[in-house]
Amino acid sequence: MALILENRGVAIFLCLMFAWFKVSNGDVYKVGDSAGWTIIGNVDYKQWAVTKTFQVGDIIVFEYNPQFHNVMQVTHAEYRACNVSSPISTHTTGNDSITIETYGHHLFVCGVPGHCQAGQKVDINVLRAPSLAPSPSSEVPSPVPTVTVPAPSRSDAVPLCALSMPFGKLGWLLLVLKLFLF
Ligand SMILES: [Cu+2]
Repeated sequence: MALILENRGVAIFLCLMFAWFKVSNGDVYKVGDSAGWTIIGNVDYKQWAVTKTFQVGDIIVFEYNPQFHNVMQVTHAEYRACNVSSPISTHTTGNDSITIETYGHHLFVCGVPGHCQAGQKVDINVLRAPSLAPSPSSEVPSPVPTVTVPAPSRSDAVPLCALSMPFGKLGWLLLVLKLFLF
């Protein structure tokens, strides 16, 4: 009985890990929303960015006509000065997906002369989330908010339980040995 519970515990733990992994997948943000990456219409990219809560793993999409625009990641100083002489990276496909991999400011400008000055620049600032402390403490699995998770992922539990089979067999072996010894 204890063995079954142990296996279920392992399966549920793995399910929760899987669920956590799925939840931690990034959101996709299209810069400028429907307007895209442009100088037409005076899109306020600063306003666009401050209304978002960016996180590590998020994907920033720049959609534009590559004949007229591009995307250059630059430093703080270059961003302020609209200096595109030595960008960190350059994107030119017209549909660039950039995954945010670190905290802090990710600064992008259009490298076409005059465009950055016209406001085609955006600051993707990823703040460290204090409430979502990532340290996965195994002591406190906080079962209250995650209690509903194992139910829909029940089908996952079957192959995951199979994973813990070797432990189960070992457990039975120990039980049999114990019965013989005592
Ligand atoms: Cu441009």
